[in-house]
Amino acid sequence: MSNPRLPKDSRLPILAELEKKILWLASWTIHNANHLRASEDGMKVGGHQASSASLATIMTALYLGVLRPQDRVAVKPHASPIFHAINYLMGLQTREKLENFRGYKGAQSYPSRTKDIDDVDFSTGSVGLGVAQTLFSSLVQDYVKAHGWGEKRQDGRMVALIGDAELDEGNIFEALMEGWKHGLRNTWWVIDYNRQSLDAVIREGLYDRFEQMFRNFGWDVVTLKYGSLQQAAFKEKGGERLKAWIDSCPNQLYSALTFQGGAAWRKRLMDDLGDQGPVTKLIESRSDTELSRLMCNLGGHDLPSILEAFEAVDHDRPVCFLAYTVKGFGLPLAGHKDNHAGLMTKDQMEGFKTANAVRPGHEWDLFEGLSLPQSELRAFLDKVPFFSEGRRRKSAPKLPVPERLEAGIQAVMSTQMGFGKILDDLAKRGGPLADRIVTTAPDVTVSTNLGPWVNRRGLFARAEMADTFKDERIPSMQKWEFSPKGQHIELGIAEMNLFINLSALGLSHSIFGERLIPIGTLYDPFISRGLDALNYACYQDARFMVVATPSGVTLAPEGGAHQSIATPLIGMSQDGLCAFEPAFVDELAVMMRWSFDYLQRDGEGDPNERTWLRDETGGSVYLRLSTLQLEQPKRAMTPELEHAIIDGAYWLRKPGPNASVVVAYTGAVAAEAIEAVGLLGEDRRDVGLLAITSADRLNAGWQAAERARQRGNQQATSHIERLLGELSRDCGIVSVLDGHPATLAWLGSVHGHKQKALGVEHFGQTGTVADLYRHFGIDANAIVHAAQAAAPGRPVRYLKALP
Ligand SMILES: Cc1ncc(C[n+]2csc(CCOP(=O)(O)OP(=O)(O)O)c2C)c(N)n1
Ligand SMILES: [Mg+2]
Repeated sequence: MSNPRLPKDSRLPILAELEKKILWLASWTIHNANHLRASEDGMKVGGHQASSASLATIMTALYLGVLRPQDRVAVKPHASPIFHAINYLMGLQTREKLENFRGYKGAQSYPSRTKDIDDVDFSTGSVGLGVAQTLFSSLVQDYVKAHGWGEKRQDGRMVALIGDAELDEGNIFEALMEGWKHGLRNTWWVIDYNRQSLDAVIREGLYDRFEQMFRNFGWDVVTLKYGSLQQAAFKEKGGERLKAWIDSCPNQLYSALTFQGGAAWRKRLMDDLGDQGPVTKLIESRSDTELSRLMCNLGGHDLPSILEAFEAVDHDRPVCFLAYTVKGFGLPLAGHKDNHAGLMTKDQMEGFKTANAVRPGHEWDLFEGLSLPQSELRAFLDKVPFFSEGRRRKSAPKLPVPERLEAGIQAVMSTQMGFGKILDDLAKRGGPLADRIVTTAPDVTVSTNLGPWVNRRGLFARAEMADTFKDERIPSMQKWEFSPKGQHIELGIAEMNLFINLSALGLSHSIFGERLIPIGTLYDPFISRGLDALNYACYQDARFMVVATPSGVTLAPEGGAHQSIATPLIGMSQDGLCAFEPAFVDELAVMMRWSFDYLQRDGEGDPNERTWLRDETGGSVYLRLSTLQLEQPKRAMTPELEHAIIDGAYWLRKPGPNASVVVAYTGAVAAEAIEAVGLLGEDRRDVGLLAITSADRLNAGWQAAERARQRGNQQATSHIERLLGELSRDCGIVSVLDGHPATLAWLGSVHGHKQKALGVEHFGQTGTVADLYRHFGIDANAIVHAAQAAAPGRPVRYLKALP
């Protein structure tokens, strides 16, 4: 879309007016929420005012001048008031939401794709993640283009506005490395170098480290240090002395003088530079106000320098802009080291209001206090390129999902083998779904059984790269050919990158209007390594399948350090992520088929509170798999069984009318549970065996039914209530899984049955599967023990003493 196409200079007065308005609106939003509403609801909170102000100039220049509709931005969390103010100015945010900033259903403290009404491109909040998301989104843009999709669109720039302290987060460095490997393009990171973090003023000389680091990874670095006033002053006689003084001034002192203002600047500068001829004159020729303006005229607050720097970029290499700014710029809090949570007092706000020529009662008026004619400002806003195509959020049609997935079931196999077979078959059969699947793994492609898929569909790279081993005719199971048509993105070992990549791939339909079906694999314990990024991806409503294998202590001799205990609880508690743990491969095929559809359901926002299962809105999926080979049941997959698998449980052996105990199991311990039920058979009647395929969905359904009943729907009944409702009151339940026992320990509360919950609470021991199941008390013998305790009666004859 076209630029306002005004000659460059004529934009400046308008942008300067609008910057003033944006800073006013953001400050008023915060003040209103903290001082005016706080007296009503006691929610006094800080943490935004100063932090927002430091990006006001840059964001004005970007949003109202430089950006194009295809660009996407991750805004530093605490700059959300500036973001909301810009959207309010553009008519995309409401006064009501701003008046209710940080309140229930009000504008969010940190920009949120799912909760805010204005067009948030990438959510932020947990620092560092939004930054990396822009990098991976740029790679996804390349992926989409290389596959011949979305070609009509021009490449967008993925822009991150970054707090300087945010760069302490390790995930940013991990992402930089990955970006370099994949030939990153079209990415701009703007560092708000205000030299302050939350607690303090940051270390001296960081700019040097930043600059070297970015250049190392192949980025261009553009430093915005001196504003145009300063640049002009440096050209005056004595100007170079002033420049040298600025360059050697420690961060703490610069901040302190900024806070203290003109008189303090004068005193300090005269102490250091007085009686030195021209530079003294340079200082003396300015009033206190002028001097303060000059000293605070850093590059990041100087519209002409900012516009010039951004608009001078005429290539697609990644660029880091290091913008010197003042935290709290334009506000009485400017520069104070404690200003992070600082709020303007009522008196200070009165002064600020007067300075902005805002009359009482006109605080929310868009053009109040501005000196340019309203018609001119309005005409400018109407043509701002970034907003010119309307909402930036796209959608993409749903891909058809095959009726069934083929898993090539063998008599004995593991769920991990089944996963490999299902993907291999999809790759072989082809079709629209297969073509949109993109797999990714952090250096565990082969060991999680993605190998067959990759052999058929290839690895993605913008440039072709042959497999030397193949060319040299060296036998190998893996064909590693890279091409622009490849469908696997190989990552280095960082699990944070895996989840941020899934987040970027999983938003492709919304960001680029092209649907992808991302599948990421990793070892189950390392979910914890990327957990915050996984949470972030879910919070943004990215859609992906994460396949975690191997898992639990069942990986046995693989090594104690790789065992996972807590992941089933993560699967249950992670919002936006539906967790399954199959025991058998036919279950896995049903789960994956259902998931391919579930991933594509398009209800953004809140899940239906009736089921709480997000069945209408869709979500992402977590499959916890195993390398343990189990004898597979020979059975037909009926529609009833399919439903039950998806709802979370089915009777593998239905309890008889006189059952005194049932065993409920999840995952790889199926064989132990089956054996235990056999052992119990002679001494306990009618023992039932409940296969739990999703503790997550089973539990969520139960909670939802309870909520529905509380709201007056007495008929609401959940799947687990129906299943356990058939048992007599005094029937015992033994639950068992290779994971934390709390995962299933709630089953007894459903109808008040006595329960013994078995599972794993410690890790690190290696051995055979039999050794470890015995050691942790999740083998058949331990199940029988628990069953005897849960359902007293005559001693079970096959019981062995527990070790
Ligand atoms: C992962 C994470 N840890 C801690 C925080 C709390 N926190 C919010 S902002 C911030 C530092 C702010 O410094 P900077 O990034 O330089 O931004 P500035 O306020 O200077 O603009 C911290 C520690 C967070 N949001 N996310
Ligand atoms: Mg900072």
